[in-house]
Amino acid sequence: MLKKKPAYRVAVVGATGAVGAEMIEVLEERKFPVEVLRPLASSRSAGGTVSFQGAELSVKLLTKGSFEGIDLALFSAGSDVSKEFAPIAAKAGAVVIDNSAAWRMDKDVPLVVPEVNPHDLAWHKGIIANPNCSTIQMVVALKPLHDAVRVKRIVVTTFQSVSGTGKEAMDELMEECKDLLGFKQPRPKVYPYQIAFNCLPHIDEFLSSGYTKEEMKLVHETRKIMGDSSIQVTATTVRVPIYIGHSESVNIETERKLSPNEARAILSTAPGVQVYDDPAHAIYPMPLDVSGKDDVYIGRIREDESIPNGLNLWVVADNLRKGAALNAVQIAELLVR
Ligand code: 25A
Ligand code: L14
Repeated sequence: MLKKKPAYRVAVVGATGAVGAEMIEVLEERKFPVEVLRPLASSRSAGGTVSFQGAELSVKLLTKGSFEGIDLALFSAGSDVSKEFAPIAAKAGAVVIDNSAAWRMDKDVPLVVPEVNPHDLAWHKGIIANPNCSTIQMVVALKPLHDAVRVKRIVVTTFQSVSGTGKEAMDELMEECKDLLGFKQPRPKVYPYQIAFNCLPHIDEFLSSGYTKEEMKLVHETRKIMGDSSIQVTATTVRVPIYIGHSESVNIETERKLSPNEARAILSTAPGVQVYDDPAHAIYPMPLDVSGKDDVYIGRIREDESIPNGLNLWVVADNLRKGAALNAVQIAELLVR
């Protein structure tokens, strides 16, 4: 854990990015005991400022010496930065909570969602990994059902917003919309194809198997977080022209039968979950409503009538908050408790 102190010296690496900015906001909003906040980024934004608790803090260039005196370092600057600098921060005495894919499957690094496996924090060795955004919202929804009836198999299709890729991708969607409304041809840079008014079944790199890395994160990270290597998972991840909020169609096969009403009852008392499910009144979660919210929203709970023990769910969460920054800060809160 972290040594008990009245307040902590916190570094945010990637402080000017989509997730880093949200981390700073969430630290402030949840009144995390911060003695000093040190925003770090690349040379592109070093020298700029970020605001925290009413003060303008200057963004410093990330260097090997950045972690002197730091208790806690939140990383969200991509895998390459995390691979190089997380061990340096840990060696300097900081506990690292890393939002990239760099350390998630390392056997010495716990991969933690506070509602699901807080106990795994006990064995960290200086680096703790924050899971992939799509995995986080799925396991928050499925853990209570797994505890009740054991989930044997998951078939998931995601509808992921562009903020998952970062700020440049959010700008690209806006520029493409403007171009198209002005009858101009969009010129995609971040994504391989136009994302405005389109969807791309392609997130992260393709592997020789035909799956993408993003799809395989859902397979491997789910098993690690749930602590059950027997869960079968297959995924299709799709980028959709939405700014914030990932949606998922989740089909599960369970060992014992669970009716939709039983599932609703279990989920309505589950931590971090809101059930938003009233088809008669067209109530179901949508990214536009869930953006800016902390919980994982679940609707469209219904029986999969094609198998004996099957259930379908629609799961939506703010990918920058529960999918990234909020989950990281919740881990930090557990460390200082
Ligand atoms: O490798 P991964 O794990 O797959 O992650 C890849 C990227 O995904 C985002 C994050 O992008 C990350 O860089 N990300 C990671 N996990 C995520 C998650 N769970 C996630 N997104 C959602 N959910 P991002 O754009 O949100 O944040 C980038 C931040 O990282 C800083 N950074 C990058 N390289 C760095 C570095 N910091 C230190 N050292 C490095 N080597 C980056 O700072 C940003 O804070 P910046 O200074 O590079 O960019 C700040 C401004 O500059 C603009 N900009 C970005 N790229 C360019 C650029 N301007 C010109 N040319 C560019 N190529 C940005 O608009 C920003 O305003
Ligand atoms: O956390 O949406 O592994 O492009 C990397 C790519 C998060 C989402 C991760 C995206 C991701 C992301």
